[in-house]
Amino acid sequence: MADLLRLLLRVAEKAADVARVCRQEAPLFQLLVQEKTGDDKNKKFVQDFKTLADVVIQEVIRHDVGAQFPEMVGFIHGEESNKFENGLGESVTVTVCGTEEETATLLATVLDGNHTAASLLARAIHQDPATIDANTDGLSVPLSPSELGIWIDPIDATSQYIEGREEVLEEGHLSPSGLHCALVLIGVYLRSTGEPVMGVINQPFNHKDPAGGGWRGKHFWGVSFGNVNVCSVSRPKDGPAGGRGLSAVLSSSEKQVVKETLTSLCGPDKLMYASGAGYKILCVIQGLADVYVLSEGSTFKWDSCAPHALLRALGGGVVDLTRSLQSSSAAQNHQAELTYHQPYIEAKGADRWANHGGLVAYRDCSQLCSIISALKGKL
Ligand code: 2IP
Ligand code: CA
Repeated sequence: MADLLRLLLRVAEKAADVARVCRQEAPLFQLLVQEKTGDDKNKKFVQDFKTLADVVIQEVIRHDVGAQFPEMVGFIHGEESNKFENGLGESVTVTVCGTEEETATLLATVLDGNHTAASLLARAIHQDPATIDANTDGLSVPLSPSELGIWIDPIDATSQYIEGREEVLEEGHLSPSGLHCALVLIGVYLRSTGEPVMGVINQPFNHKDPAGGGWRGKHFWGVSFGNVNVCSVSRPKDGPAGGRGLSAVLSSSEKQVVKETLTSLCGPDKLMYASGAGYKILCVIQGLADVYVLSEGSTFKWDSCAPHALLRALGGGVVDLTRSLQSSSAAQNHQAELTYHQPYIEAKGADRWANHGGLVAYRDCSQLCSIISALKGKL
């Protein structure tokens, strides 16, 4: 497991490099922010370049993990499909090839012959990322790769990534929107039970290098299985448990009834809004908010798996809101923890992997109970 963790930290850093390159290199940036204006452009790209950037990042992760852990091939899932149709109506499968040149040639076929953009992307894909320092010494978990599966969200909060507003983050404060909300999320779950056991989060745009060297990232990780619970973030000091003093983060598009109920429970100053499902769970991990409540089924397994593992390592978790509201006792809330191994068979396509019942992400069980009691009968 320590080997897998080190590899995931490395590939997440490579993914962050690709995400940064797409914003830093002009030929790629132009493609990233281009608006689909008329029929001509729509004909050229069946999918947007931003989707290609997502797919490329996902394939880098899938390729590198599959190369070191062949037992995991077939169990590495992501948000995107790697099939593209180019301007000539040909179907192209985007993969990472053996050499940088081969990858550039393949990417040029989906980039409508834009060799400059294809070469820049291929270079970032094949470059070794900076070494990630993570104190994983002594980490030993009795699990083998053949028991595990992976969920990848190559870039969560894509809209913030494209919009690209730069914020200076203030220690201990939640900043609602901007480039820092864009995250690379890699979650590992147990194939047999679906419980999240390891998570790596890379925030490619954490701060600007003071010496002018562009954006610098930050990474977070956690492992939770049996009695091993290790997280790179230390457990924040909790305020008074439950009720007033409790702070919550929501999506700005959250239902009015949830906003009103939580305003009464937490007080108006303790209710915050932020972009990105992954970023909101990261806020709970970091103690910038106590809970993240979402009443809609608008997140997916790839959004929650990685940060869920970190929360578990800190003694918290992520539950299905609908199921928690139906349960009669606090003890049953635990049975509503989200799992990652089974699709929702009544749905189709990506919706099969949605967190249909909404969710609550929390660090402290008593705070989860306060939220569930307050929302009972309201939804
Ligand atoms: C999105 C992204 C959105 C979020 C949505 C996710 O993933 O995190 O920001 O909505 O649930 O699925 P909101 O910000 O309102 O919480 P992606 O950007 O990868 O599509
Ligand atoms: Ca996402």
